[in-house]
Amino acid sequence: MPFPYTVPQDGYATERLPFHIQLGRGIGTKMNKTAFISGVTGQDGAYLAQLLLEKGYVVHGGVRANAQDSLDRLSRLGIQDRVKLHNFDLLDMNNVFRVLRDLRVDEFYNLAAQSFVGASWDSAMNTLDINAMGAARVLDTLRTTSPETRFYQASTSEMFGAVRAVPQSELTPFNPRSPYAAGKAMAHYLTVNYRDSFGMHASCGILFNHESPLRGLQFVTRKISSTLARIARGSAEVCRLGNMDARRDWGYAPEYVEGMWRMLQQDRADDYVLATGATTTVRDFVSCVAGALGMRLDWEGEGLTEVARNAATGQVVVCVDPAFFRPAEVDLLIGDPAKAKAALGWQATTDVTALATIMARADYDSTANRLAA
Ligand code: NAP
Ligand code: G4F
Repeated sequence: MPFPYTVPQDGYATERLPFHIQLGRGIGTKMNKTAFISGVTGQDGAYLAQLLLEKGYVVHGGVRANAQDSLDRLSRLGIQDRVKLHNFDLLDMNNVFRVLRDLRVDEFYNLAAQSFVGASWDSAMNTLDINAMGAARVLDTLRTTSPETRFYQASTSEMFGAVRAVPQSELTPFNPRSPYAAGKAMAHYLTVNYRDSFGMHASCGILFNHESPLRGLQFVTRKISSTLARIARGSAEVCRLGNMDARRDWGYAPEYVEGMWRMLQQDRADDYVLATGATTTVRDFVSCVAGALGMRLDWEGEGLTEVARNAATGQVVVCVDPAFFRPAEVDLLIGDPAKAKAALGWQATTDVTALATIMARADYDSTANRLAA
């Protein structure tokens, strides 16, 4: 059965007057929608906050108590002072409950996670507690305190793991290969379960890899763009990588947060794949970044001895380091975004060459700024 509270698309939320009167707003006043973003300090959180502010939302964001340094992305986008920040930790049920009970936002985007697959084997319990139980804490709090809130869960292509179909769509079975992916699969199933059991407007975005100049430095694309940018500026370092045969469907993060928002504007909640529909090896991403920096690479050797040299100088710029191999690898991800295109009108428009160029230029420019400082 649908919940009695709905927020009409025109922005007038007349069914929720008691709450709005509490906030001192008059009857019939044009309302701004409200949203809460967990993980607002991350790559996607920052871009989503920017998008929602542009759309006129009042944006609340969850920040861990000890995370002052991580406001960097919000300040790079110039929105640090426009997001209403709350101490928020998915590990702490009391904290989650108190914050959400009081706010009762229109939309909740659950982006917070221990999001680095490579670290999830060494911190499996922590990863599961944040990524799986954290989603459960939010869902259950919303069910009891604010069931009309629309909920977005950040699901992931990593859930397809050792893939059972190519390309992967909403119908492809999950086969997770890491504690990270196993935890995300649990959160995904819980979200579907709360939708089916309690009628909550709860949707999962199964997002394939999406990157940007705000991407964390530990992820392979940003590791490559930042290291090669420093090398292009004269650094003698070498970019040490793990499995360069892995293939990913890489898109541009600002486009993907638009897809998240569109999911929550649908009349019915559902699950959607967001992807470009193309896949690229890590090795080819290196070549794209080098090309964008005007550096031609000569590849030689294979396996552990494979290197890439700067053709102009002979300097080794990339080598293989087994320290970056994973206990279990996801070899091939390529998404089928047909459902998102048909139902949401969403489509990725930045291909991997353009993405590599955006990231390489941003890192090249910021390296110059650091050198000048
Ligand atoms: P990210 O940059 O690593 O951001 C993760 C965010 O989660 C950070 O704000 C972090 O806060 C916060 N966080 C970590 N532990 C927390 C906790 N216990 N309580 C509250 N907040 C916590 O990740 P992203 O790339 O933006 O990804 C956003 C979400 O989408 C994640 O759930 C990720 O797993 C998922 N996803 C990402 C991709 C992708 O390609 N980017 C693809 C599919 C799914 P701090 O600043 O304090 O560390
Ligand atoms: O950049 P990655 O660490 O991203 P990964 O593991 O695909 O996970 C990212 O995308 C997921 C969506 O599919 C998200 F759910 C997740 O939160 C995260 O955002 O690694 C990409 C590939 C892997 O196959 C890895 O083994 O690159 C390979 N790789 C090779 N050398 C490396 C390295 N990865 C990293 N991080 N560092 C390396 O030196």
